[in-house]
Amino acid sequence: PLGTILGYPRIGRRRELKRAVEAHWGGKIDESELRERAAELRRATRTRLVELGLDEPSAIPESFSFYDQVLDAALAVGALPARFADHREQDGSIGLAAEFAAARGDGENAPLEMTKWFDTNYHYLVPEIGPDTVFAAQPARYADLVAEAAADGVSTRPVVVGPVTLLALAKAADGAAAGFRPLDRLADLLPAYLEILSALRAAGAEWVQLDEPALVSETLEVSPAEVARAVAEAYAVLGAAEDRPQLLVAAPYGAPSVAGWGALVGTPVEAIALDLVRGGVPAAVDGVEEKTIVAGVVDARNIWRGDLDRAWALLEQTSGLKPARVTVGTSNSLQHVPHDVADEPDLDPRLKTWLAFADQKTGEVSVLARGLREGRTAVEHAFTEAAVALADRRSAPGVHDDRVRARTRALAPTDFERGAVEERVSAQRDALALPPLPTTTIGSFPQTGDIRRARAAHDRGELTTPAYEQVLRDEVERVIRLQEELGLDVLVHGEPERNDMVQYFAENLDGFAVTRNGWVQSYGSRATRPSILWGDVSRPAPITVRWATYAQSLTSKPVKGMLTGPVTILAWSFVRDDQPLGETARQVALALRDEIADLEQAGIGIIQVDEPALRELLPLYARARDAYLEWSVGSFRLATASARPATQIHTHLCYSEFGTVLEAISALDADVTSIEAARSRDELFEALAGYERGIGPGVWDIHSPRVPSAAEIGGRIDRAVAAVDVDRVWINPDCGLKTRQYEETVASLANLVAATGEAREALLARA
Ligand code: THG
Ligand code: ZN
Repeated sequence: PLGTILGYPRIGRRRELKRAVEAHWGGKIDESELRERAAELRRATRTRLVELGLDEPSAIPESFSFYDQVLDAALAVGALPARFADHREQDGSIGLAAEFAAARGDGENAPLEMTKWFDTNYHYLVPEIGPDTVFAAQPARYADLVAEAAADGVSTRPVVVGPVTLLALAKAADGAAAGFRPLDRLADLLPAYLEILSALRAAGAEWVQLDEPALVSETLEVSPAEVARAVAEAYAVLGAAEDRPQLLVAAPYGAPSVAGWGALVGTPVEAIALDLVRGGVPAAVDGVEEKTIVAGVVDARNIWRGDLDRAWALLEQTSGLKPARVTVGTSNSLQHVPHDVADEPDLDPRLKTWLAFADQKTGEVSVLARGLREGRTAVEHAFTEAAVALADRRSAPGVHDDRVRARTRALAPTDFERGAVEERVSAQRDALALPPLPTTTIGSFPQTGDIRRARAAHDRGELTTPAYEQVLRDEVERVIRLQEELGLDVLVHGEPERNDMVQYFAENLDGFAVTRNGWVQSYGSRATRPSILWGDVSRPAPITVRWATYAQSLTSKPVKGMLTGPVTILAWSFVRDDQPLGETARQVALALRDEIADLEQAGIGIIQVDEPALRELLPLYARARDAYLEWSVGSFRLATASARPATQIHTHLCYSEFGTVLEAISALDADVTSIEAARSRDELFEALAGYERGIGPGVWDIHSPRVPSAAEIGGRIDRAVAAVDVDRVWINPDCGLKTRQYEETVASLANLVAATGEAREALLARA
């Protein structure tokens, strides 16, 4: 085909897949009904993509997955970890029961680990491959879908994670000898892929897409040179097969390494898809004249309408490589963007003309493909419309706000400096008078069905704002009373008013828009609605102050104000692409700085600024790290540096590899940092030796419904006190409690407080 996309959202325009899958997990629909609904969803997708202009054979990718595309590929080669063997079907095949057991665990057995898919906000399941893993192809999960489409008269191109990426992302199975690496098994794995290719051919597939993003990453355990060698080997073998569809190998999310690009071109694959938005057009190499290049000129990482002139220039540059053929493509799968701008009745009509979700981006591909076929003049009107929208965006009010610009321009280095730590420590000691080993929580309390129902009713206009706010106030009061009864030292209001820790701020800041149906899969059946940061950011009015002051009015204990930090707000939104990230981050930081000043003014003495995304954006390479730290840490400091010495600034980070980011965490200059620590305690305490700020290593793993005993928590407290100066240790759970039930929460917090009491007595006895 002359135009294609590398993948399409699979959750459904109204999250139909989530509803069906969760209904099945809940026992409400059986497997055949689930499969029926998934088939309907795929049919709707194919129809839509044909409508949008992908009407040539093999132009439509089949990128459906019930849970995750990496898990799909692992299971299609038979790599189901042994602990889930009981979930195989009677004939030994790996069906939906085994797939969901591997994805979610089965009570006794932990699920596959989940981690982030390259530098996106999507999470995949990490395959487990050992020296003894038996690879045996089970191609039906792909082949059946080709046949299903063919029965409807549609020719699809199945999308499969490629063998090199599958192994490069896998971890060594438990029990593998030290030094074993899954990529060592490549030669054993390839026969399974050969069998899949042959089954796809038999099902009628003319093309198959093998995704090899490992080609572009520098941060995998295997080096780019090893990936290049593996790609050369894998595609020599797969390409030599006689019984196979034509092969399109995709290298999304950046530029392939020079070696990887050369290696791939040297193999017999028919087509290569490149991310030209991120990676640019690579240098010509021998052999490219025999390949089709799928030129990824439509940006599938964001929601901005594309610059078609720029895309066209990239297509012309691609032609300069003199490939056998140029096809228009997206930079990567559209799974990272929502379905359709037309599904957003509440968005400002002018803003909508600047946006492109998956359907609009598919439309851009179709227009460019028609340009290739019929000449650019045939579609000149589309170029003109895109240019008009872009120009309109550049000049629109709100995109540039002189008052916001004047503020960031006037910033001086001192605006990022908070002042001496010793002075802060003593001012805070006097102001807060906290006991040793102060106890607190991370901020959110369980979001009950009642609160969710009240919010939904309010959103639908069925519950008045005063009535909704009364529900929230009642909840805050309940949460405050509960914390007082439990005997916690630093209280929180529980955040019942927040749907999501980023969206809540986006709704209350200028420069952001929020969507109604703009869901993007995060993992499995879970999705988020990233906000759209389109203009200069400012704060029209205080956001959290009335909730914090209301909570503080109910108690004499200190109440902690709760904010989301600038890095996380950017990381979990779709951010404007017309200025450096650092400038946008400083604008968000200044809005938060004003909020902090208002909280102080209202008598709030402790303010937490959460940065759970700080780690996920941190580049692994030193050369990229400085620039990142400059804007990320800088924006956090800008948000918090104007706080008075007596005001205690907390932050919370959601991961455990503390050592890798200790430098960044110190640079944040927060007075107290709470972190997840339930899993890698030893590493953490090693890294923490000599740490000079307050630290709250989580003593209760809230990701599990288990209630830890006071003795268990006490053991963790003892270890913290042994490793870190006791004056710096805080006692808290390792993350927010939003997803927990009240029952577990109350029992666990009671144990946490009791264990802290015993630790304090032990300290006194020693003194
Ligand atoms: N907020 C935002 N982005 C995030 C997270 C967040 N990205 C990273 C991480 N947290 C992703 N983790 C999750 C965990 C749970 C859910 C989504 C992402 C989740 N979502 C609900 C669902 O799919 O049913 C919908 C939530 C809603 O109604 O708003 O459970 O915390 N922005
Ligand atoms: Zn957390």
